[in-house]
Amino acid sequence: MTTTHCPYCALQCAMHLEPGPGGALAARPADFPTNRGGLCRKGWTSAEMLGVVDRLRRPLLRKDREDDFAEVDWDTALDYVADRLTDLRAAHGPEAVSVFGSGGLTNEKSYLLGKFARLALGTSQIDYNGRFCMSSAAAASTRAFGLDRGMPFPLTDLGEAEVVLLAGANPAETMPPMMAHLAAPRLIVVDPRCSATARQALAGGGMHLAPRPGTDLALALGLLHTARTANLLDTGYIAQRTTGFAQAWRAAAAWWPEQTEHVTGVPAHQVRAAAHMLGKAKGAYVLTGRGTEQHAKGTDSVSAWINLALGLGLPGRVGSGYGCITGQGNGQGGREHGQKADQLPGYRRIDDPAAREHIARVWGVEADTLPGPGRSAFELLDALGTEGGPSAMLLFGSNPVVSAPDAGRVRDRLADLDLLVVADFVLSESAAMADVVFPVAQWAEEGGTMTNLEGRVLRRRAAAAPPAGVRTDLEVLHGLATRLGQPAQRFPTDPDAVLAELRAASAGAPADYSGITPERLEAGEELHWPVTEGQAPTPRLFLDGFAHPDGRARFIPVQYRPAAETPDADYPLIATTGRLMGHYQSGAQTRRIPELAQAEPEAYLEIHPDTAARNGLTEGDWAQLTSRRGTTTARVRLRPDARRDTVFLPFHYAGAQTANNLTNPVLDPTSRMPEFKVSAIRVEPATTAQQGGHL
Ligand SMILES: Nc1nc2c(c(=O)[nH]1)N[C@H]1C(S)=C(S)[C@@H](COP(=O)(O)OP(=O)(O)OC[C@H]3O[C@@H](n4cnc5c(=O)[nH]c(N)nc54)[C@H](O)[C@@H]3O)O[C@H]1N2
Ligand SMILES: Nc1nc2c(c(=O)[nH]1)N[C@H]1C(S)=C(S)[C@@H](COP(=O)(O)OP(=O)(O)OC[C@H]3O[C@@H](n4cnc5c(=O)[nH]c(N)nc54)[C@H](O)[C@@H]3O)O[C@H]1N2
Ligand code: SF4
Ligand SMILES: [Mo]
Repeated sequence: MTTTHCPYCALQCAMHLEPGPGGALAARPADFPTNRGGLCRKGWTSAEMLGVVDRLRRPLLRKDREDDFAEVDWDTALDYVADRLTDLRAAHGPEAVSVFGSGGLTNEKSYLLGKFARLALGTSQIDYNGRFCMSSAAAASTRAFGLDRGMPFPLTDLGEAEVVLLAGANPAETMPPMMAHLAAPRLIVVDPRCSATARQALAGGGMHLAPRPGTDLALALGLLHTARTANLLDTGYIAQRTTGFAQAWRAAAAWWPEQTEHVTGVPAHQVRAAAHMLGKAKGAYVLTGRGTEQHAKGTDSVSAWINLALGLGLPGRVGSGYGCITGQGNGQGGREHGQKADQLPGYRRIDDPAAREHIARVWGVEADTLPGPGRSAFELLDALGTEGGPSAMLLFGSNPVVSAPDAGRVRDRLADLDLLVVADFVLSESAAMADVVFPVAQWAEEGGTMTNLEGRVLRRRAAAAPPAGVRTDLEVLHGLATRLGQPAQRFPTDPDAVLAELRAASAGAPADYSGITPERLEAGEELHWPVTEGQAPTPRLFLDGFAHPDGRARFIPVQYRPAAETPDADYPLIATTGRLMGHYQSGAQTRRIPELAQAEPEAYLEIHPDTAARNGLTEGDWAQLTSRRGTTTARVRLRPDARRDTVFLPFHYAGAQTANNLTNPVLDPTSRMPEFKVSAIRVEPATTAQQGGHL
């Protein structure tokens, strides 16, 4: 029996893996503070992915995109990719090649991928899918607190609180075992939909506030306004532990409850009741999820929530706080170790001369050879194959054909590349567009570390050897780097050797892992970063002061503005997107697991019965949705509790059911997060040819 953690989300539930009756590995829950012996349906079925029928076991290569793939041996595939990369670099310079990474990769892979881009390819053109995930919350936390660790406290603290406000998070579907920690507190759920989490809030004596998508910023300003006028603010805390309240207040001063109602649609009496519930609670937390973050003003929206938390005196104390619910398995660690366009390992900035010196020393190169900052994820995808943009991309751990905004445009850009190389376990929709596909090992076949949503570093353990013909991501990077002329020892294939280097690279940095050793991990120590050598870890940050030089948290004055698109005569409805319990992300993994695929076989559309009727639709019909970018199809589910102006779609489906055909790639100016949560659309019955069909 091997004890490890789930391959999917950032809760990183602990599980035991053991061969079942047929000899294949099966997962069952292990007791752990975050999951308390629970697993969701995806965790229970996760081991099936190891033996999925269309698992890739040999590298695939085609020299012409018109041709089918041929199975080739590893040397042929690696030589081919290295030669093509060398030629493209010689012809167009190092910026012609690009890398796209993932918050699903281990810390070791994230670190080595960034090093590979900067040293072996010498390119600045690397970013990753975390830009589409929690980047707005990360930016807002950094400017408020001086440091971003999604939850700067252990998850188990939540259970002690009286009230927890969840802004745009639906953990009842996205992290079901987390709900055990939210059973005692009363919940205030802010979600345009009456989600499973909102229903739980109502059942437990809490509240559901249903703002129009894209108006959270106004709602948070309205709650701050109400808290102040009701004398609920912690003025002593504001004076001693923060700066900037006066300016932030000026931005909130106009948001009395009736004005808030006018913009958000949340009744004024609910705004007042929620402010009182939160402000009077003995222990309270404000948590944000993607619903409030994935907007072109996501960073400012999160700042507005943090301002509310600061006004109430919550952050940096035991028993209360602000946190972002990070999503991907290694969404926290993946944002720290150098696969971001603007970053070097340890959360160092790539434009900081001291950071460059430190990393260059660890890597054994001169600092001036390190490239500068590159393009953010969507900007990178959108530049592919264009004049001045990269003509090659190496893709590790993401499926942007399904998950990127304005997916039709992204498909066109990928198609225009001279060289697309994908490492995956299966032929994902993005891998299917590639020139070369490397078949890689899965989570239960390799070691490494993951950092969960509370900043705790965990050990991923191998329970089986990879199938014959399959290599690890670290081996792929090693194979390419050495062919590109790098010394072999610079790209180790042993995860512990990479961790040793990552420890040195992160020493003294904001995300300091220098004290995180395999021995301490094996001993089960609770290693919340920063962890320096010989020092105790840091489960709760900011108790003695925030990470700004003056030790104070900063209120950020933020102004409300509408979403980039608002409904009009041609596109009269708002579409928002998100998740359902049984599928994960682009669905490349979960759509292949029979039990999950049968339970949720096709995209659906949650719509109010009146809105459906006005558009000629009823329960079970196939609907066609159209935005300024494209169209998608989904089966109608009538929801009498839905807002009449808003429909909801899960984004886990491919082909003609790709919700991202609709989405707006307008970007947040700070985080470069696209506006996944608001697109103006129209809806109509699908023609027979469109019904659930594939493009
Ligand atoms: N089952 C499942 N679980 C997952 C994942 C998965 O794909 N499937 N992915 C993991 C990852 S990477 C992530 S990032 C997390 C995401 O976890 P969540 O943040 O919980 O997921 P979402 O469903 O994207 O968004 C949450 C809610 O935001 C609401 N929403 C939409 N627009 C708005 C708005 O304008 N304002 C507000 N306040 N709410 C809005 C949606 O109705 C939805 O219920 O889940 C993780 N867990
Ligand atoms: N409309 C809309 N779009 C969204 C969102 C939304 O809410 N609405 N949410 C966004 C968010 S929060 C996220 S995080 C993204 C996620 O979307 P994606 O970045 O597409 O994430 P996954 O579907 O997890 O893609 C992972 C791919 O990598 C493979 N893979 C998994 N682990 C590994 C590994 O260790 N190594 C390698 N080489 N491959 C691996 C899987 O098989 C799969 O094909 O989607 C974003 N897109
Ligand atoms: S909640 Fe997340 S980590 Fe836990 S079993 Fe489900 S997918 Fe896995
Ligand atoms: Mo995510």
